[in-house]
Amino acid sequence: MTTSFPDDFLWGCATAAYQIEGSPLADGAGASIWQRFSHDPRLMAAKGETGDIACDHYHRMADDVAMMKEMGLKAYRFSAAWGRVLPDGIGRVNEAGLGFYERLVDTLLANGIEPLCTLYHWDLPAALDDKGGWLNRDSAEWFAEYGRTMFERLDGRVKKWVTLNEPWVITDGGYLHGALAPGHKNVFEAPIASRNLMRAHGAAVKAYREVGKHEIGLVVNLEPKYAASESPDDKAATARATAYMNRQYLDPAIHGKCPAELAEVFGEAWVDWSAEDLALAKQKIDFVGVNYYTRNVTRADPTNWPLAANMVRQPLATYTTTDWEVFPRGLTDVLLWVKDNYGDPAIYITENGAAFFDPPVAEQGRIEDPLRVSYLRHHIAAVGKAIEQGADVRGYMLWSLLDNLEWSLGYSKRFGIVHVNFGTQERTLKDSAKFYREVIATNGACLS
Ligand code: GBH
Repeated sequence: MTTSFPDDFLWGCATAAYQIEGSPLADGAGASIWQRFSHDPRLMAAKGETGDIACDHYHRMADDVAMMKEMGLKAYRFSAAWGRVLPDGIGRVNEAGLGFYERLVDTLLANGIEPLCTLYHWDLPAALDDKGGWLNRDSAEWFAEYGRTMFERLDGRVKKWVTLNEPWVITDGGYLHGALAPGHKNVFEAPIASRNLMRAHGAAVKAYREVGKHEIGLVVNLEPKYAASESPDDKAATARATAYMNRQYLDPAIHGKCPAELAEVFGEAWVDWSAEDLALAKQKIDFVGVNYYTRNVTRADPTNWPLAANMVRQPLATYTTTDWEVFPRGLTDVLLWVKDNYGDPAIYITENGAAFFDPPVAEQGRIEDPLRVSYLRHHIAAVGKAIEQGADVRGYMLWSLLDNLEWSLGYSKRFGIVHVNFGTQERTLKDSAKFYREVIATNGACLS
């Protein structure tokens, strides 16, 4: 059996703090914008569903790590809740909160699982939101201080760090369309938040170079855009959509420039970046983290603000329960696009997975999830193809280990390869978890 995956390929799973931990205020933690958002029925789509308990991972961490080991995971990507570590966002360090992440990391290492730590997966301390959050230029220094606190304590035990998870989603969801915390809908805020996020990314990488000795990178969500037709309007719309989602953050971080199309997208809301801002955003990073879920077929649509582009539904395609088209080839395409456009960087797939309706747990404790198994099979094979074509992909973190709080959509969208009964907190390995165990054990050879 052959495999395209290098021997030391890092197979793992990913999660995020607010989506799984529960007990968000325990042991002196400061509230986050997600604590506020999820408790506000005017904002939260799945009203009444919060991260108060979630998967209770905060109390079940050791059992969850034991389960990871049983599945043969070589790596685990988690995020730290900023407000557990620094309850006010800056200043006073909360040892109890930092202690949770120390214990998690030590438990992972004791089980031979490599930790990847994301500093920011969307849970800004509420105290910082009260100062303007990502709209405040000081956010770059706040984030660097938090990063430094984490690096000083954990670098060495953690050898792979991520600054931000998906700045596009933070801005588009949090400041432009308001579907995610802090729930703003303001086109003038969006480019300001984007710029500060990338300044914060750069400031954290700079702090890392002073304190840390290993690897740090940025995680972006990429959805390759394919023009619906050869018409000049559709091609221009596709270029705008690509600039908006796929290049908005990578271009400044790696090339020190903003895509020209962004000025078209934002119109009078666009703000130029100073040379100083561009220089701060552009720091040498050690890898690019790619989150891939779907693609878009794009057409011009002047009525869809502010992009003037829309996606075309594919009548013959399969869609997940979050209504995203299943399109494995897009993962090969996007990995090669990163290789070709950003200087052939080291790449980790930092998220890939799907929500499907799962049948109830059968009596013998089996959960058949053939659609998820199929999704994973084809997407992992697509990663193999990109490696064969020269992309330097070093790992694959499946989203997600556990069913969890799918942000504003609540608990009904299940991405886990492990089923969670949110009444009893019982965990049950789905067929997809067993499939993934086999993929890991054979280093991908079982796919061919
Ligand atoms: C990730 O974001 C998050 O990092 C993670 O926390 C979350 O739980 C997980 O994905 C699942 O949602 O409507 O066809 O245009 C996902 C980023 C950006 C992917 C928007 C889907 C829209 C697809 N998402 N995108 S479509």
